[in-house]
Amino acid sequence: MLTIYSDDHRLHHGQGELNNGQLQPCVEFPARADNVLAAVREAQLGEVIAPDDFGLDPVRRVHSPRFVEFLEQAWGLWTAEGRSCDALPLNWPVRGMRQIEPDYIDGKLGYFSFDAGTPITAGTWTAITAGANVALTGAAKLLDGERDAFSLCRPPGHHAAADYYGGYCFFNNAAIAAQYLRDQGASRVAILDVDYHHGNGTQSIFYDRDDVMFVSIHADPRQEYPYFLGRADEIGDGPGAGYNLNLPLPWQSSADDWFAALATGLQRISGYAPDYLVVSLGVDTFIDDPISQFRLKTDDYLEVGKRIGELGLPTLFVMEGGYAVANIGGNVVNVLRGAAAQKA
Ligand code: OKP
Ligand code: ZN
Repeated sequence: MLTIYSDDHRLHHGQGELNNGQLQPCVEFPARADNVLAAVREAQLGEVIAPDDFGLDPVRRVHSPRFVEFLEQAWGLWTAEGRSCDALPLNWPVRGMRQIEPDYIDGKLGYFSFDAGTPITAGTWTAITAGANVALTGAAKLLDGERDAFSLCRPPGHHAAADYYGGYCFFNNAAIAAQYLRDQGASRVAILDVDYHHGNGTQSIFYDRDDVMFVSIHADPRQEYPYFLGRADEIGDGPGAGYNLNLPLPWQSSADDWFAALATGLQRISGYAPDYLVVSLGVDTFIDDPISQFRLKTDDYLEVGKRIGELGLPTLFVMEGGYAVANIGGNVVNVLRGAAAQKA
């Protein structure tokens, strides 16, 4: 399987995220992608190629132009106030408050975000535009006839919505790829999100549409981040009703329970008969993940890939979460090998 990768991800390396009441080291850091790339090479999964440059138009098909412009300008506005540390928001426009972009950078950060765990740094813009290109290049390879591809994106994307960032995510790489597939002629695209956390951004981007189905298996938002989206009764809206499927599971769910949810999700996707499948591939479902409470083991990921591969769909895997840095590469490669074996 082809892997698409850019070193530019290294330019996004936050100093800290607000967690447990303190500024703590970011768990989303460059060594994650290094470990995955090393495992891809070690396993001889296939060629590793650099992304092409698609410009910002395909990004603006998913994100609002003003949000994109804000992300480009944020670091400059922040440093113009004399700061050299990472930019983090501190307050948000919640119930009953005005949804109007303020003039001052600190207000803008809150207006365009939903948590204090997602620092903007000097290199964030370069990293996230490269990440979008990594996803788009993978989508383009599928359009060229590749059966599957792996877009090794970093930082992740599935928490980012049309006009807000958060959850370590800025551009929604999987959504950008799915929209690109639609814009290049696909009738239907399905997104399967197997990251431990609910892909609230992806859900919200496609919530009222029937041309992109979203299916997610994740920790129940009653207990887990992102808390305010991801419940089973969120089925889609308007023409999108019936095209959003959330499969929340409680903390400490067994691998068997997780695979039962996967079977439900795959059945829904199969009935939809999409032209392409995009997988938001997080491996923070791993038993030793430092921020998660599911119980999948390294061998289980081969089975995850096998089941996905059994759909027989052209499939783009897009890297999302996974924070057990020593294991992330082995777990990801097992999914990819499991999937590729079904198509050999
Ligand atoms: C990004 B992805 C844990 C804090 C959680 C946000 C988690 C974002 C996960 N105490 N902070 O879905 O892997
Ligand atoms: Zn996650």
